[in-house]
Amino acid sequence: MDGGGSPWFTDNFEFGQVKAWTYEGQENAPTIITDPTNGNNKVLNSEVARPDTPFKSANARSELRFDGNSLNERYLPWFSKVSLQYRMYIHDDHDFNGNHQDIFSQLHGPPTCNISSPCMALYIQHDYLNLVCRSQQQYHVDSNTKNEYATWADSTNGVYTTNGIYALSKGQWYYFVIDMTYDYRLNSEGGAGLVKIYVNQGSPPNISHLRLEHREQVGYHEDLSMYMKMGIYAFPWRKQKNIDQDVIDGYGRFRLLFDEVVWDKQHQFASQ
Ligand SMILES: [Ca+2]
Repeated sequence: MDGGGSPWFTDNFEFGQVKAWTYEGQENAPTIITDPTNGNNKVLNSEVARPDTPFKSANARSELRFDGNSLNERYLPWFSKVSLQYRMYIHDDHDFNGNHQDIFSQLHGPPTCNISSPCMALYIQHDYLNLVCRSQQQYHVDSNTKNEYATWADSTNGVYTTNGIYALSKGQWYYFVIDMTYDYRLNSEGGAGLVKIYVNQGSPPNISHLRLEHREQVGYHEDLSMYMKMGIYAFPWRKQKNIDQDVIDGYGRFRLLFDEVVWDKQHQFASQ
């Protein structure tokens, strides 16, 4: 542990409400339920869709959001360490079939950032954990339209995606630690971008449970703080985009539980 100071944000969902969060999902707002593995514990239930229910959105959402801008440290330095910790349970109802990517944890650009994709997202595809990271070096202004647009960093178009980090099973609590260093610069140009993912089944990970280490640029060139989201965001699940409603065709239910969320302004593990 680096030690010192309090985390920016914590929630163990014991109070039966989610008022600590700044935004609650719309169509499928997460609920608080009793932990299926411990009758004395409350957890967050993120759940989307009964297979026979029509839906309006092209994407499936059941998520909460906490804005970094609501922190006292509104202007989070963009060369800074952060850590996101929580545990997640894959409910028996969750569908591992199909090729959907079920994002469940995001650190996102600030609301003013002209980028619609998170700079860090973890997702489940089939029964594997995966990571996608994005970085962006700067805005440009179109000389004709005067619109700002983002330029992705050059190395791999600024996008890094894994192909299966860790196998997951239903009916288990997985404990996560994601230690990151935001830095939109290429590491070869002096950047210190870093994502380390520790996962362990059944108890909090220690440093030996490192499942992925990615040392490269991550984050956007933007002076405002990012926001953090927990819960399901799956895309796209609707097969026809130009109609108002469609049933979920070929996909089953998405259902994940969360507990003990901590967003900290320092790495959990010191030796990095
Ligand atoms: Ca709890």
